[in-house]
Amino acid sequence: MVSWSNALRKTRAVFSTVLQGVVSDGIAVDELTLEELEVALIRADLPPRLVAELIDELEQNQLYGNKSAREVLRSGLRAKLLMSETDPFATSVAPTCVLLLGVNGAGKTTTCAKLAHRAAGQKRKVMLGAADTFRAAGTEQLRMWGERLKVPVVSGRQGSDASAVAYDALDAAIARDMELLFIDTAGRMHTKSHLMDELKKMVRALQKRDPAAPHETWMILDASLGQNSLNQAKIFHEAIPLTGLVITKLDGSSKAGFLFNVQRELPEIPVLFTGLGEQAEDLVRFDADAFVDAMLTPDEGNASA
Ligand SMILES: Nc1nc2c(ncn2[C@@H]2O[C@H](COP(=O)(O)OP(=O)(O)OP(=O)(O)O)[C@@H](O)[C@H]2O)c(=O)[nH]1
Ligand SMILES: [Mg+2]
Repeated sequence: MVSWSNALRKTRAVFSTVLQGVVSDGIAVDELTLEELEVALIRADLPPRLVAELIDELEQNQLYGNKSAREVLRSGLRAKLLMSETDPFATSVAPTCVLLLGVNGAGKTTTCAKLAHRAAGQKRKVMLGAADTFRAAGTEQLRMWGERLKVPVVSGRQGSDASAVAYDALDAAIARDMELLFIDTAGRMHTKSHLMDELKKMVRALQKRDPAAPHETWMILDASLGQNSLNQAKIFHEAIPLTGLVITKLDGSSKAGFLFNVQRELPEIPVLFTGLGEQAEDLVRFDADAFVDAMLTPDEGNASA
């Protein structure tokens, strides 16, 4: 299992030398270090306004405060992050139908598998729906995960109607008394209106089986795409109201600061999980404290998962 500390290695590398100057326990930070810190935080994709606030806080603290610079930075960053305390799997309806969507290659299929693995580990009855009928490989990929994880997968033929597969999956989940159903969908660009219409059609199909479905709609966002991901999320959210976000590939990105942007611009949609690697177990609940620690702890430190 990948730890937060390992996952944020690339982001930390962006400002590791500058961090050494700030994370020592002193109050004072020289002007040059502050400037370097500002540049580094922006390169790590933090919103410029937040960076300006942080630098200002550090300067004020030097003049009037008594906290270590590190503590100012830590609490300043932490204060900007929201964390949802409710267990995303603990819902009152059964089966809870969760629709996963996002642009091509964001990590939807892998996240479906990771979520199923997590749910199965909690002894919940879980099923997967392979509603990516666009590519044969899409369905096959999820079926293979299902076999590996011993989780049932409802799928259709390539080219068949994705909405029909989604309906069948929900029907099967109800018939088999499942607690959770995760439905994988084909990757789609938010700019293609007919593909967005296809998603709306899928929602209507699910509602024919259960008027309250999908109970959750989670968008999968690739952290390495930075601001682009954010624009995508806004357009998806307009088409189909999102109830949660999963941020993938934080481990491969040097721009983990993107998370601050997400929360600043979409505060109403909680970040539920984060992908920290490619394996089934590499999905963790978003943990704001661990995240900030992992950003600020130099590499010989011991921030853990
Ligand atoms: N490092 C890392 N890789 C990830 C993560 N999540 C997914 N991937 C990788 O990203 C690639 C694409 O993942 P998929 O799950 O196939 O993405 P998708 O959104 O289903 O793609 P399409 O169905 O083609 O739109 C795969 O190589 C995954 O292993 C993550 O959190 N970290
Ligand atoms: Mg896929």
